[in-house]
Amino acid sequence: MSTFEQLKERAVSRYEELVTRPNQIDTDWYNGCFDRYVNPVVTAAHIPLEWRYDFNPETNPFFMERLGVNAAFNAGAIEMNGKICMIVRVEGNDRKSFFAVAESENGIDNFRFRPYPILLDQTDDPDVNVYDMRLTKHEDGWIYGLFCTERKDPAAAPGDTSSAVAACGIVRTKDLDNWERLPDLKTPSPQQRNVVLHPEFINGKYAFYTRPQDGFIEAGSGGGIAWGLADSMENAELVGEEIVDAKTYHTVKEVKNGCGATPVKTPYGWLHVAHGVRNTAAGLRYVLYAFMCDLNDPSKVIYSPGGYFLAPYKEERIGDVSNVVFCNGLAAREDGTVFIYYASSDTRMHVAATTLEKLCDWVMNTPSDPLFSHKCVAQRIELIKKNNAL
Ligand code: M1P
Repeated sequence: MSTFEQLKERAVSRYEELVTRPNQIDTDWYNGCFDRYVNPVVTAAHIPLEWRYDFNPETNPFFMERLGVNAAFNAGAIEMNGKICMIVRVEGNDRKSFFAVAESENGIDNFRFRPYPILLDQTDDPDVNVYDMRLTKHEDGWIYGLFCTERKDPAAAPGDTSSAVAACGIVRTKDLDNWERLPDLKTPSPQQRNVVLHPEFINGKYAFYTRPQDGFIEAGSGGGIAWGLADSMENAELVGEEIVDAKTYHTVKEVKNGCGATPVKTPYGWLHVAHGVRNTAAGLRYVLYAFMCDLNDPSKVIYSPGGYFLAPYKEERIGDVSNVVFCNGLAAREDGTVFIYYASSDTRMHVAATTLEKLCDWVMNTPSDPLFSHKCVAQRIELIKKNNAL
């Protein structure tokens, strides 16, 4: 066998070993609400070899990676035909992200990518980078994908090679293979990221959770997660954005927050898993938090448990952008199981498994943040006293 064949065979066998590796619950972890799993569910190494290597010994005698992949993270998720499908943000070594569908029967291991990544149609203003797609199965019959499209800021000063403009791109599909590009969402605020489409019509209109922001990185005066209505998806435009869940001093969402997965309808309200960001001496820290909105008025928060729901844990803390967990997809199955897909440190994907019943219990019965240390102590003493009286 030639050296080329040996190298290729070794890469193929390592790849198969990785993608077929069974996942197990991490027994070190317990909080009563969700299980963590030992292995990430998708990593850069899960990207098919034929997407990265040239398989021709004539043009690639050393069997080298030609188009490397740096990371696989921030995936949207949906259940389709009994399988869990993630639409993964795949980031090439060239820093450009794109989308690709990975699917699994059980949602916790054996994720495999469909044969090709998604080649998005372009609007008149081509995307320089795209990322973080949220999938919404809307009651109009389409599955919409809302993502961030980023272009260089045309107003950037000469020599400023970093300033960018972020907006919400929109595509729709029925099968996750064929995608129709629609015009970008128009909103009153100059920049947008983390936009999520509500699954049902509200007063006959399409409803969006947005995250108005002044600049590319800073939410600034943007205020938090907002809400707006549009007449159509073919030319989606929000005339107003009202704040639903504000960023708040000395909380897990002090610097900014953003809607995460598409909200899940429960008997008690619309359940959200979002991300909150605070600043530290070591940089920004991203955690997941949860809240619930009114069933009839999803712009109204009715339960807002204090603190984080899920924070970076063990090796999740380290990656390209360390101390980050980020969720833009979850799958709620008919049997009540909920898989929360989250990325760690802008590097790889994990799953947290729970049930709708447990999630609702957590959101509805976890006390809210009293916002002052002495009130937090009083809250804890009340719990201790109740326990001691049992
Ligand atoms: O690097 C952490 C995250 O930063 C951004 O999120 P936000 O807009 O809330 O700051 C996004 O770029 C996200 O992709 C990234 O994971």
